[in-house]
Amino acid sequence: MEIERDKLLAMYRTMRRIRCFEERVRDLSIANEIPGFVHVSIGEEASATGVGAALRLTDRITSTHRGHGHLIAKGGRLDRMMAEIFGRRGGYCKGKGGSMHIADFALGILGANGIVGAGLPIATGSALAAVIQGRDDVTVSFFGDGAANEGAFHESLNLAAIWKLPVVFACENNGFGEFTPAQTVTSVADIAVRAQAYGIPGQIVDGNDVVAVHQAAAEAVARARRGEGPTLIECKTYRWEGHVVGEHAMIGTGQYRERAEIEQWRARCPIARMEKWLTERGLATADVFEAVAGEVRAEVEAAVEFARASESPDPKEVAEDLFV
Ligand SMILES: Cc1ncc(C[n+]2csc(CCOP(=O)(O)OP(=O)(O)O)c2C)c(N)n1
Repeated sequence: MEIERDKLLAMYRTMRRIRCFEERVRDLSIANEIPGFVHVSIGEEASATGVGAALRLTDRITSTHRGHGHLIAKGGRLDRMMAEIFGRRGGYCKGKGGSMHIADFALGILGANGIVGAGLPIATGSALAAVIQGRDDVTVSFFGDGAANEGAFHESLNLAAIWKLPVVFACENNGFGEFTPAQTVTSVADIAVRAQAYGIPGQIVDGNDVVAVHQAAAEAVARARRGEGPTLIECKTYRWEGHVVGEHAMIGTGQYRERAEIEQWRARCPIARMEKWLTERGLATADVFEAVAGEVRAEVEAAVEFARASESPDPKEVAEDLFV
């Protein structure tokens, strides 16, 4: 499948936006300007971006505790996301949700989620709703390798398979669930093979190759839209940062992985890789990359200023805006 230059450059920009946003969030968290825990996906930008670029506005996603990239790739506004992470009124949930609860139904973002695996049945239900309502929208569920060991994963794949629901299960296998290497707790080396048990296609993709991810996602989304049912895509990737920002203060450094392993994966940076890919094909040059980086930096700084200028919610509002 040939991808147009504009789309390729848009994907490059999205990866840059995610990287820049999350580096800023990480640094602000370390500087104690952000309350609560934040989980960044630095190094994993290609999976969110490649999948997100296969979706249209009315398609939907469910996300995870490590969701900033998914939300940005689905069109989330950086200023409202940053304000939410700051716990301020200008945020997506009026500052009452934080990083792990950002949602924007108008953009098809059904929510980040602090409960591991919880997005899978929500996505399955969203896909069922689309069928019942006669919409040809597709829902994508992003989840990690850890979530693939939850009952919710197996129930969702089974139900989506028997009802041929328009849902794509996008597993980001970054090799760890918190501080536990995936191979010590997962019965198979490749999560994609679990698709066979439910009679649906399962595909392994190099999760640091945004073009490969996009091609696989576009096929799976098209298949779902045609009414042919779900697909499981496993993106093999790696998280460069800790499970949570500041983990070294909690558990010490180098407790569960070697620095050399991190360095090996940093050398496979999805952004640098795409720059090389675009350059080799004569589709972009270094000045384009620099311009994008500068624009994105300015956008992220504006988001930080927006968040800082936004006031905190009133404690009296704590029980408002709830589904009861
Ligand atoms: C149901 C549930 N169990 C445990 C936790 C604690 N927890 C938070 S993140 C995490 C690891 C999840 O690993 P994975 O799904 O691979 O995602 P990753 O963090 O690697 O992106 C765990 C166990 C939780 N939030 N929810």
